Amino acid sequence: MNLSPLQKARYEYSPKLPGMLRNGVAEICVQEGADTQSVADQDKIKALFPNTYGKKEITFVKGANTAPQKKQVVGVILSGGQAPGGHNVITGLYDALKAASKDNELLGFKGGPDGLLKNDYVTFDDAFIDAFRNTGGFDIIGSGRTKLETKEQFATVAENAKVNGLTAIVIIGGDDSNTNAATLAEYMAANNTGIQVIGCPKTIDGDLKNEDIEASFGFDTATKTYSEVIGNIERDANSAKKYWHFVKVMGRSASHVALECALETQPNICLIGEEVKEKKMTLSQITSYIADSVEKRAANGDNFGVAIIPEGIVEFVPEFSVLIAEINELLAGEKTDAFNALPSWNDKYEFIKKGLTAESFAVFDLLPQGIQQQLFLERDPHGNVQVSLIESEKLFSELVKGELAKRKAAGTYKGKFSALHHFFGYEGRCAFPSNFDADYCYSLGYNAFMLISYGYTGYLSKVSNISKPAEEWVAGGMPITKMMNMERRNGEDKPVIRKALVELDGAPFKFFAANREKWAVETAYTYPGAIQYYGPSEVCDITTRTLALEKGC
Ligand code: FBP
Repeated sequence: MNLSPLQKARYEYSPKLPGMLRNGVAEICVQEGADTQSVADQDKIKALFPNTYGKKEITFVKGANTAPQKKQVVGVILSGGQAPGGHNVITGLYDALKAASKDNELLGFKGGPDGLLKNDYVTFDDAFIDAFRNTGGFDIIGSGRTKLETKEQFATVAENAKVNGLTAIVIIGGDDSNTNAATLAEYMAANNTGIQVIGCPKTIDGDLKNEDIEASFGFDTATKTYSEVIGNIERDANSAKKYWHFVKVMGRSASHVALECALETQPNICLIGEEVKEKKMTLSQITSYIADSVEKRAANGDNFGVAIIPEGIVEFVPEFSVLIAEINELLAGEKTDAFNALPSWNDKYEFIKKGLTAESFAVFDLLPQGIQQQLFLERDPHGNVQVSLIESEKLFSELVKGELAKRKAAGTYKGKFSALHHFFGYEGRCAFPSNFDADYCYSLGYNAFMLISYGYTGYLSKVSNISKPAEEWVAGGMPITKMMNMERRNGEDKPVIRKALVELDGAPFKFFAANREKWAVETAYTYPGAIQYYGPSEVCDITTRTLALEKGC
């Protein structure tokens, strides 16, 4: 295999563990904390998880290891979207497991949950693991988005686990995957299989967190990667002084990625979906807000700028959600065929006009034709509009262009507006993990093994105090049910992990809100540059502004 110099150097990197895990597995003992309860709907969650609900918080401390000695055969999967550091969760898990006993085995199930269902796995050895240390991507065993939720699926997983002599399964995933981990843990316990299930918190979106899980892994590297490129674009914009750049960043259900990139780069505009929803903002209001910045900057002779748009923004605009619901209804079942049979876009447009309420048609009519057509072309297997495919960066730049034309006609705006569009998502999900993510992930994996060896199940591997140097990190475990509540999904009430959205009274948003008026008009860009892997700790090991602000650092 041809290796780049950085790849070779990263193979040699030794990830930093929390202080209490540094003396080796023989010197790690457990301290149990208080009982826990779910974040809401306690009675319902307790009734659904009778074997795994309400368990105690766990912290590991230095001391003689008192875990029962037995051979461990652990299965691991990567689940959902890629996030930098996933490989290190596996290498940390492998190293701890082998440090405890050379006879222990780690099986990697391929392609996400499907690997567990199809019994498709590889057995890791040193050479295999060494080729993936400190690297980005999930290609070590692949990932997948199959949901593990039915009794039949759980029975198949239990059967395959039994055939392979598994003592535990580690699920590395986001909120959905860890909801599945909690349900699988409960199934395994209820059926006395003796198989433990441990989760690890992953997602670049940053929406799997609470007071215990301070960050999901991958968020640090992905946002640093996007921020580097946004900073470069800002410098280009400030050099050429002729384009407004509309940059969409990933983050379907929460705007943490957009907010972190804004804190890192101080763009002129950053939309935050949670605020749009809270203030019930309309498309016109958002458009005016951006156009105001364009107009004020133009008045200063600055016909350029940068706007960050979170991927999921349109779902947060109440009137847009109503429009989508009406379109889904308009084309339900066989009505899609009748619509598709209409010969021209004009005919389709008239059909839509007749079918929508006047309010929703007014919203529809505001959209550029390309976006209008997108709403009717891109449908999911259930026939619903695929909101995540809407090119919101183009939508807003077109709407702003229209608004500026009106202002020009009215004589209030005299500038030039030329827009460029970018979408940063996949570019950041498989980057070489930053030192923070390399260390954090390795620690999560190492710690997952400690939870297994001490017999815990239905827990998330937890490493906290992570805004401090790794020496001061605290390793332990948190029952997954602590994060759960009941939510309506596909017409049914289901126990799920509650997503952590951007808190409008939280320090990261407040800092942004206190500065954005100035950033909207001035050119206050900051250029974070590329992730640094070698050099002074304050450059290489530093984590996100979001975490620093949340922890008051
Ligand atoms: P996870 O929540 O599974 O970590 O995935 C997050 C994410 O990267 C989102 O930011 C993005 O909207 C989505 O995955 C893209 O999914 P896909 O990989 O299926 O295209």
